[in-house]
Amino acid sequence: PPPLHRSVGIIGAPFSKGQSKDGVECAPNKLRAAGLLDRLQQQGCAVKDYGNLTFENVALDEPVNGSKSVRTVGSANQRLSEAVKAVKRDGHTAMILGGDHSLAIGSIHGHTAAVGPVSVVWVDAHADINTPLTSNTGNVHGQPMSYLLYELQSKLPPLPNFSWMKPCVSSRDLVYIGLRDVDPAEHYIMKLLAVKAFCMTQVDQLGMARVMEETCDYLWDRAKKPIHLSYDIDAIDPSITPATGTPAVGGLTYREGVYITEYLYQTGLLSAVDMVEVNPLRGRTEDDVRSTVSTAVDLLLGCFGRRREGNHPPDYSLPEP
Ligand code: Z70
Ligand code: MN
Ligand code: MN
Ligand code: MN
Repeated sequence: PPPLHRSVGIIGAPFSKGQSKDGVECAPNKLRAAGLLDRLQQQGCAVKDYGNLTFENVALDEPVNGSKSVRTVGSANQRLSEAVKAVKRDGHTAMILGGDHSLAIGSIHGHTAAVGPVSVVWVDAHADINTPLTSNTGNVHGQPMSYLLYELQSKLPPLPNFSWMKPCVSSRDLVYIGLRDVDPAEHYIMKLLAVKAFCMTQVDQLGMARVMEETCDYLWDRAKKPIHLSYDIDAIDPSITPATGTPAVGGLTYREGVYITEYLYQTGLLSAVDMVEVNPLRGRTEDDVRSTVSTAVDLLLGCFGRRREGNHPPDYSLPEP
């Protein structure tokens, strides 16, 4: 049985330069304001909030091979990598509140620097595996996996402010869930490296229960490693989580999204979780934003032991009359 108690170390990572829309940098505080910390404590977690990181805006950050704000993104990720490493060395499960998905570079790098090889479960409408040379948009949030994979190193041009980082994930230790908006070059890369992916077609075919069983069977075939869950809120259908930069129709239901978190929690191997791409400035209405933020909170609570059957503290005792 998984450990009942968890200690969580929260890092706010208000990154936004991996894409072009304002607002994602507001998400860490919105998630806290929605009661994230209180509710984690209520479900028995020891919580330490490390606060929000601050990042320098590198001046004259001209595009490199078409990719935008590379220097700013590089130095911000270096800072995040150190912060995640410290949280892991303090013995916590790390919770990284984004920010855009370019932060996965520093988050996963810092995680592996502290604990060694990890399994990555990437829940997203998008594969985020473009290299700077295949990207059509120049947005680094569409590229983080290519920076992290050993197998793609020979395909990356040198990038300013990225010399601190070395690839740290094997393509065999990566599983995608929820894909439905994959660029041709990304699709080619995934086939070339034989990356395991449960796109929405497989979710429809198998159902989420089998997707999660097969995800863990696949990852555990060689060894059980700590799991890094990188959760892009745009994996969930935009009818539920519309406040995000790149909504993609045909996504996961709320229940499928939560099931992923419940399932990974009960493995006892969840070691770090990113929650990214919540953009409080993107919804059309207040309710759009509320529903997006509260779904993100529920997903995070699921990662730390919340069960839909109900929870109670281990020391609960019935009041005597
Ligand atoms: C596209 C790109 C992306 C999130 C969009 C989109 C990537 N493949 N990721 N929204 N979260 O720009 O490379
Ligand atoms: Mn993403
Ligand atoms: Mn996405
Ligand atoms: Mn897209």
